[in-house]
Amino acid sequence: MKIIFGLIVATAVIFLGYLLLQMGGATPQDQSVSVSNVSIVDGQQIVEISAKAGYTPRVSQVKAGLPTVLRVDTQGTFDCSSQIRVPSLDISRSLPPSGVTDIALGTLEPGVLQGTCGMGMYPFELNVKN
Ligand SMILES: [Cu+2]
Repeated sequence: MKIIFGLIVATAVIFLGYLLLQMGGATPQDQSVSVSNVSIVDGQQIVEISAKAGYTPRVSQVKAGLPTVLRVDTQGTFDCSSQIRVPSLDISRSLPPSGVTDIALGTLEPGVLQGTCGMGMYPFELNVKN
C-alpha cells in the first residue's frame, strides 16, 4: 500500500510541476516591459498595445509633455478587454473585435497612467517620465 501511495504522490508532484512549467512559460510574454512599442512620429507619441484577454505589453514607458495616442490592436477579441478604460482621463471606449483604434490621451504629465478593461479585471499602465 505504501508503494502505491508513494506512486500516486509522485505522479501528482510531476503533474503539478508540469502545470507550473506551462504557466511559467506563458508569463514572460504577458509581462514584457516596453519592447519598443512606443514611437514618436511628427512630434506625436504613439503607444501600441494589443487587447485580447488582457493588454500586451502590460507596462509601457512613455515620455511626458508630448501629445500621445494609445493605438489598440484587436484580433478576434471578444472578451471584456474589448472595452478599454482610462479612468483618470475619463476615457471609456468599445473596440471592434478586430482592427486598430486610436485613442487620444492628450499631453501626459509625469506619473503612472492606469488603464483597465471594462470590468477592471485586466490592467495596463503607462509609465510617464520626463
Ligand atoms: Cu474584464
